[in-house]
Amino acid sequence: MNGRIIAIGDIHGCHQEFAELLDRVAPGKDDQLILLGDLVNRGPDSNKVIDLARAHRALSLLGNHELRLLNYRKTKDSSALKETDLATFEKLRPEDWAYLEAMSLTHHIEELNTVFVHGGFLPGQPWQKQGAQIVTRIQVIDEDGKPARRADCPDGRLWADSWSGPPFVVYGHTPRPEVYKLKWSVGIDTACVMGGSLTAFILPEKRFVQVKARRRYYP
Ligand SMILES: [Mn+2]
Repeated sequence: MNGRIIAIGDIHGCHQEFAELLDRVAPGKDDQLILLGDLVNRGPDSNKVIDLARAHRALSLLGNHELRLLNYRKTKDSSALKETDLATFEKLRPEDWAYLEAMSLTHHIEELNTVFVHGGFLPGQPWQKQGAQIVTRIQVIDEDGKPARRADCPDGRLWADSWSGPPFVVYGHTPRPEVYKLKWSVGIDTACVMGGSLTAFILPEKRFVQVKARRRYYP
């Protein structure tokens, strides 16, 4: 591996902050950009985010927002739709759908002993075997040991607090005012679309670069 790995948290349509962050980290031709999912929805322009991702040959991982849009496209079952889904759905072009369809669930870099994923993993089970409903959505673990949303289970334990790798996990999905760095994981969704910041985590140097949101776009 010659270049750097540049992982970026949930962009959610914040194309200006994404462009500014790319300027700051200035990816070279040997660097690999990894976007941790939820590129789309909520923010100002999902199409522009996908265009930038494509132009930079980013490796993009599936987020729960992309998963929901892809499912709706297949089933037309609107009962699972949320917030800005329909507006995003109508704007996505054929090349954007192809981009979403090609997103991976996880990305493993053996020589860094690191896995990249949108949401996280259920501790105590092989991470390679965990499906989209877990890895794109998990935030906490409920009292039955099941994956859950933080909002539905405020007393649940954060999955990362119970995760004792290896591998080291780099993830997004759980927005926080600051990065959440533990021995075996780092959460880098710093809530850009809600007026926080957009974070890049650069390996192997383990450096963070952040761009402040121009404003709060959502809710
Ligand atoms: Mn998410």
